[in-house]
Amino acid sequence: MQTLNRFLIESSIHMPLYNIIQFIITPAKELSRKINIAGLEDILGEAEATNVQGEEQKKLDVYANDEFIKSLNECTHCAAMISEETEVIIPTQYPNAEYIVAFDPVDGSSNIDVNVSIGTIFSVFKRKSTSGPVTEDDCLQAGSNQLAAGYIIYGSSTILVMTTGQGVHSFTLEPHVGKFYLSDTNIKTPLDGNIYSLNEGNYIKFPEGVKKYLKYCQENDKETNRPYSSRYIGSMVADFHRNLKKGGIFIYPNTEKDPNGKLRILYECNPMSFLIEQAGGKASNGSQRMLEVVPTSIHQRTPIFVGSTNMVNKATSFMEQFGTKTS
Ligand code: AHM
Repeated sequence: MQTLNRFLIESSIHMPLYNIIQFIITPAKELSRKINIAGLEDILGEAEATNVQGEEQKKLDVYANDEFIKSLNECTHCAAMISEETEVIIPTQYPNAEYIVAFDPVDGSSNIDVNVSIGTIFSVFKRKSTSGPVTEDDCLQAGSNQLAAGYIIYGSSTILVMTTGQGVHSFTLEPHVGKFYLSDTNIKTPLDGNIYSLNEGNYIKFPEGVKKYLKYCQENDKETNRPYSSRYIGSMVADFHRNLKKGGIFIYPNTEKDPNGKLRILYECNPMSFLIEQAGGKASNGSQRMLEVVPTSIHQRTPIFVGSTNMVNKATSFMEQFGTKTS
């Protein structure tokens, strides 16, 4: 079995990226251990605080955020961090370093307390300026500038799925040894699938294009294998991971309640879009390639359509035809 470290060294990864990945997986391993015994430790439930998005924080959100910040603060190549749980850019003790790491420490917070898969998402890119404290302008870059991205899914096993622009590879944590081992190389997502994942409870608030696409998914048609199956876990990492392996589409559109969508560009949608493109799939905000969107604020949200290329093409053609307007 090949360890993650050996794999990275043998694939001649740029040393700073190798280093940053180490500082991400170290707290992830500890987080995985905590999640596995969550019911026995005081880490379930609400933290009785809200984050910058006005969302209630769980104890695990706060714990994980602190651990990733603590770890990356020690990484000589990381100048600053952006986290879902922290309003401002978080400088490290190496402000002149070259790289920025954006992360969502715990994706799928609503599933923490009920033993359903959750994850950590990360994205690594270079700052624009060359020295001094990282500014907002340094962070506001298109996702196509990412150098590495991935997620750790804490499910029936803990798996790291990542790319550095040379395909998508996955590594499974062997908890007794405390190491990640290569479990799948060069993952390709099917061009077509028969799974759609979105929160159908929001149907009434969806844009017309999504409503029409949803009806298309539910129609009877032998040739295209419809009706498709509906699968929605409510943890993007878990929904994405299943669709990546089986083929499918994940959609979180703009809704009447969230006119700009719910998910964040820098630490949720960009990393997933980089991964899916590397796996031969596609990601769009409904009208534009996700990786070309340049955010104007670090916590900016976006609608997202991500997954098998033919399914994303079909869904976005419905968006073009019927529009993004919610009724
Ligand atoms: P979180 O970062 O607060 O957990 O929110 C992100 C999550 C995604 O994992 C998931 O796809 C989505 O929110 C679910 O939202 P909803 O409950 O509105 O369907």
